[in-house]
Amino acid sequence: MGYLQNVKENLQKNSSSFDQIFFQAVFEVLDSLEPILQSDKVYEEFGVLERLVVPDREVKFKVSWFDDSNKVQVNTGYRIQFNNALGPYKGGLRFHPSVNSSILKFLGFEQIFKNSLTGLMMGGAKGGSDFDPKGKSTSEVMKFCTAYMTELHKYIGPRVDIPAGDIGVGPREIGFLFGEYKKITSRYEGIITGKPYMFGGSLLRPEATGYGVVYFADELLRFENKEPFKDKICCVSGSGNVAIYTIEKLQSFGAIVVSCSDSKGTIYDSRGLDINLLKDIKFHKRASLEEYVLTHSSAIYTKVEDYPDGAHEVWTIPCYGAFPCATQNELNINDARNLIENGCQIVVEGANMPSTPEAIELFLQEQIIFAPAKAANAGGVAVSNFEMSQNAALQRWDMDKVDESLRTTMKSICKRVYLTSKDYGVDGNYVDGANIAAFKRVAEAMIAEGI
Ligand code: NDP
Ligand code: 2IT
Repeated sequence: MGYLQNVKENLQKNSSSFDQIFFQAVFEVLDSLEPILQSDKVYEEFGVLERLVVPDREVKFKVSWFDDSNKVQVNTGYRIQFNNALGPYKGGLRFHPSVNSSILKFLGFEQIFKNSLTGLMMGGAKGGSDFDPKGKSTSEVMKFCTAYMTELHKYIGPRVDIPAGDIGVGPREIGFLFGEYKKITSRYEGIITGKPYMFGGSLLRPEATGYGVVYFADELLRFENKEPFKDKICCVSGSGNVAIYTIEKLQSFGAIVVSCSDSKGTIYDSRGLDINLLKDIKFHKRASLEEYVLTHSSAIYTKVEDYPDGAHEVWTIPCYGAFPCATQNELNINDARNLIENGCQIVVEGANMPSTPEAIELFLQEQIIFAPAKAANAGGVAVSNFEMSQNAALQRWDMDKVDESLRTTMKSICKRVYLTSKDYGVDGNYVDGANIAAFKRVAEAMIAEGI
């Protein structure tokens, strides 16, 4: 039996079936590595794959806190430190009721490769909790964050592990987490990124993931000799941090972005989305997208329960570019068929692993340009790294410097992924290109650092 197959079987033997989503992420990477494993036996000799698929450390802890009616609430907190071959552990925190260790392992595993692609010094990690910030008062969110940090602070540090935001964790939560760390330790240091600007956050970190997605996509269109986004119809899913700044940058490139969504429904606005209204509904009011049609009566709101069978409304709309920016496995084979039938030319993943394996296979088969998350959405963590640099040097970069560094980083990731796909004989397959390019850097470090 081959090395790859052995590693897969052992992983499955030693994990539970509950780890399905983690296997999805791991198998996608491993399957891409066939050409590099065949050309060089050093990876097998040094047991790189079997070491890579197991996290260095998984921390799981109890988080108890009082809600507004003085009732005790108990949640589970996690931090998965996956691999630190290239630098201190780095990756976001997700607060969402669906969070469990399998989801965080998939995210932590993906993060290793994403961080490697940036060319910066960062290992991979992820954490979070099954706590749901939705419907909670600010005081409840603060009490939860405080309790969460009481335990988390033992495992993090500016040269150890630096968390950041993800679903359900934005500047408000990061502020509370940072404040509590400071109280417990009396240390004012860069232990978390995505901080508000006034206490060490970087300019453009809020915008970075979405802007980076569009910088990456724009560059990829150039490599592919395809028309740029100007005057093209685009569809985005989600309406959180990544989605909103993807929409904003697409609009600044002249695209007409006609749709976005949240967990309850989809908005279609044929005249192009009103970005200020979206920010007001989602960032300030933390309300449902349904509010959009209150002031924009020509737009159409479709509830999730009214979506067509087995397909998501947002992907039934004809478009040139599709940008899934909500959550994992949100774009399935039916969605992929709808997009292709309606003439979509490029799919760019803003969320982590939003396309199912079957959807990706179809895109590649039909030669739709497909930009995988670990390459396309690396702008967020790249600017997190710039925030770490600024904190360590007690300095601030101006907007132009951050934006230029972000754009340069996204272009260089694009070039590396494009050239790697050519070098390994998988032209146009940027899933394989990204996985191989990312793996090479991590694997070389793991070999050089010894067992
Ligand atoms: P936010 O919490 O800001 O927004 C999440 C959006 O996705 C919301 O519109 C939410 O809808 C929707 N959503 C979340 N979960 C589900 C679900 N189970 N079903 C349907 N819709 C859902 O998160 P982000 O924008 O930060 O994250 C979005 C994606 O991007 C995630 O995959 C994340 O891992 C990834 N990412 C984030 C980065 C960052 O810097 N923040 C960096 C790189 C990737 P609702 O408002 O109704 O909850
Ligand atoms: O998935 C991701 O890359 C993030 N949630 C951001 C991680 C970070 O450390 O900025």
